[in-house]
Formats: sequence, C-alpha cells, structure tokens
Amino acid sequence: MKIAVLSLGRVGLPTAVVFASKGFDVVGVDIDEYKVRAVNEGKCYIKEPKLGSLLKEVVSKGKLKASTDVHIATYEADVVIVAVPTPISSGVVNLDYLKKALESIRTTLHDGELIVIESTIPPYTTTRFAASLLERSGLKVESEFYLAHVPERIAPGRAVEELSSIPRVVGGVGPKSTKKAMEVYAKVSPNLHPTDATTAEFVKLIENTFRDVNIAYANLLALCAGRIEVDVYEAIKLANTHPRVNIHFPGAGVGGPCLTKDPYMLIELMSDFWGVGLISMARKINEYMPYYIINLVEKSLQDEKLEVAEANIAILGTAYKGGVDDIRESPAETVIKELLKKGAQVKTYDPYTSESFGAVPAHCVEDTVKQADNIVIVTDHPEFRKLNFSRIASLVRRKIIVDGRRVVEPYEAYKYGFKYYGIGYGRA
Ligand code: SAJ
Repeated sequence: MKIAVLSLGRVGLPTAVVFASKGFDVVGVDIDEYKVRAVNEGKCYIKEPKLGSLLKEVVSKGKLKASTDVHIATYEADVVIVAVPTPISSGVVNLDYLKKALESIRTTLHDGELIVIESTIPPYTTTRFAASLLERSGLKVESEFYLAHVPERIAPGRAVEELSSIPRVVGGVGPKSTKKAMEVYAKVSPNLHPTDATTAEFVKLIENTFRDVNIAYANLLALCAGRIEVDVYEAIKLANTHPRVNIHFPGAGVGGPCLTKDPYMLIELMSDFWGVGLISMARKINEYMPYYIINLVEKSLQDEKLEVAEANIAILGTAYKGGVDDIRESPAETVIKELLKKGAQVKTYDPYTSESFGAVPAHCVEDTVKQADNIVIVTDHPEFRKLNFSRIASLVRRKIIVDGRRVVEPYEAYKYGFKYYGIGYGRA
C-alpha cells in the first residue's frame, strides 16, 4: 500500500518514517526543498529520539522517499495523510494550508482512495469543509473515496515511541471511512478507538484544553502558595496521592504549538456563552507566567539593591519544554525580550537549540553564568537538574537563582550560598 504524507514537519516526518518502518511505501511531500533533499539523503533535520536512525533505515530500504511534487505523490497513493499546520491568528483558526492541501488532493482523487486529516481542526471541518471540497472532484465520499480525521497525539521528544504506542481516535465521515482508516492505522498503533469525524475533532481539542486548564490551575496554586509559605510542588504531589486528583505542575509558562492554540478553537465554538471564560481565563493565567518570572527576577534583584538595567542575567533554556529543541511559543521568548527591553544584559544557553531570542548566546552553563547577577531557569532540561553549584558559585557575581521549573532543590542551592526564588515556593 502506498501512502503520501503531506508536510514533513514535526508531525508529518515521524508519521512518514513510522509508516515506512511498518512496511508501507511512503512518499513525504513538502514545499521546502531543503527538507526533501535531506530526507532523500537519509538525513533527519528534527531532533527527536530514534527518528534519525529509523529514517536512515527506511530511506536506505527504499520505503521512504520525499518529493516536492504533491500531484504525483497523491496520484500514486492509496492513502493520503494530511499533517499541515493549522495556525491560530487573533483567536481564529487559519485553514489555508489545509485548503491548499485538499485542493491538490482533489486534482488526483481516485476511486478507493483514503484521505486522513491528522492536523488539529475545529468540529465539522472534516464532514463539511473537507468532504465538500473533495466532492467537487465529482467523486462521492463513502462510496468512491473515503475521508477520516485521526488526530495526531504525539508529544515532541517522544514522537517515534508514541506513534507506535499511543491509542488513536479514528473518526470517519461514515462507517466505511472509519473502517478503512482503522485498517491502515492498525498497522502502526496497537489501540484504536473508532468514532465519527466530528467527535474525533472535538476529542483532540478537549484533550489539549484539559491539560492547559489543569496547568493554569497549578499555576494559580503556585501564586497562592507563594503567599503562604508553602511549597506548591510538595502540596501538589501530596494532593495527587488522592486517587481521584491529578493536578499538573506550575512553571514559567505554557509553550509549544498545541496547548497555546487548541483551546482557542473551543473558545470560538462557545464564544456566546460567558462560561467559556473558564478556558480563556486559563489561557490568560498561563500567558501571564513568563511575566511572573520577570517579577521574581526584579524582586530578587531589588532584595540586593540592584536594578534590572544594571544586571547580568543568565537564562538557562530557550526551548518550550525539557528535552526538546522546539522553540515555538516558548515562554523564554517573552522572558528574554522583556528583560532586554528593561536594559538587562542577557546571556542564554540551551543544550538543545542555539536560539537566543536576541540575547547573547553562550555555549555552556559555565560560560552563561560567568559574572551573572541572576540565574533564571526557564526550561526543565534534564541537564539543568545536575548543575554543579560549587563551580557555578565561583563564577557568578551574585548568588541568586530564579527557578521557573523547580529543577533545582532549594536546599541544594542554599548549601552553596545561593538565594532561591522559585515558582510556588513560599518558603524563604
Ligand atoms: N507544562 C507545564 N506543566 C505541566 C506540563 C506541561 O507547565 O505539568 C508546560 C510545558 O513546559 C510546555 C507546555 O506545558 O511548555 C506544553 O507541554 P506538554 O508536554 O503539556 O504538551 P505538548 O505541547 O508538547 O504536546 C501536547 C500533548 N497533549 C497532551 O498531552 C494532552 C501531545 O500529546 C499532543 O500530541 C500535542 O500537544 C499536540 O500536537 O497537540
């Protein structure tokens, strides 16, 4: 069976590679010639565990090719998987990339072909927008071609592992489409849940919104704990010992392309009901957290009688979450840009990405903290959990840590004479 995967981004590339590794003949399509050339040379341009070696293997076996020619790829394919971006601007989803992909598919749509949309989309996009656009080819969905929404669920940093292990929701526009899509996805995922396309679209939105609202609650608790001499991480861990409680963890902000975007599709659906404020308020709380970090930096410096404009600040982490090189919607961007605006000298280091958001990039932790008045941890990379405080203490100008992710144990910092300011750490 031949599969075309449209768009070789952080979802499309791992998807193409994993389907190829299960024996499908896959063509990945992208407009970016650099990506296409890299894939055909067996090179991986995304930092993702196990992806590079698997990509090399499937390309050398001839199971995966890449092309910029969407028409040939879709003409030859039995299945087309669409993994194009569906960005949000001013709270409204932009389906232009999806529309363009579907228009290309329509020109070569043929009998028995299955089209699967994996991109995150608002309810009714599959049954109304995509189905009617494709039916303009003259072919009828559910009898001559098949259409389903199978939302992607992979988290950056765990893409390959999750593609073969995470349960998938398979929603066809009708029972035949669901059945066809189930047959294909059964080859990669051990656990499939059939439903209709609109439910599948809704499921994706409510999963990510659940996580966003839960994190916002944790962030609110952190702000509260900061006032009452409680360590919020300890409190949440203890609350989570209750069998029916699962509070997530607070931090310097919620980044990435998913949680920052998907809740807006739910908000738009319910915009005429005041209760939707639950979701929009959660977004606001999470968007506030980088500014809270800046407040902590200012407070920690004021305690030392130092202005931000006079300070050297070392930022550890620019990626949006630990263990990945992805910088999309990273809270670090706001933290760095605001500190620069306030006149601080800012250096950054991230072991996964060279992005510095306008600050001076450094090559290691030691280089970053040299002469620093303040070390700010924005990303919970595993490397930052093993900081060498005795060495760092000898390099800094002032011993202050602002920990946005609780990667440092406060008592470990105290041992070396540091002042510790953390999210939700109300103890002095
Ligand atoms: N974060 C917290 N506290 C937490 C957990 C996360 O502040 O307790 C922050 C992270 O630091 C990060 C942000 O939230 O900045 C998002 O990270 P994440 O790990 O929650 O999620 P993503 O965006 O990497 O991936 C999510 C996943 N969705 C769910 O877990 C419900 C993933 O399975 C989806 O495939 C992905 O969105 C997507 O593409 O939609």
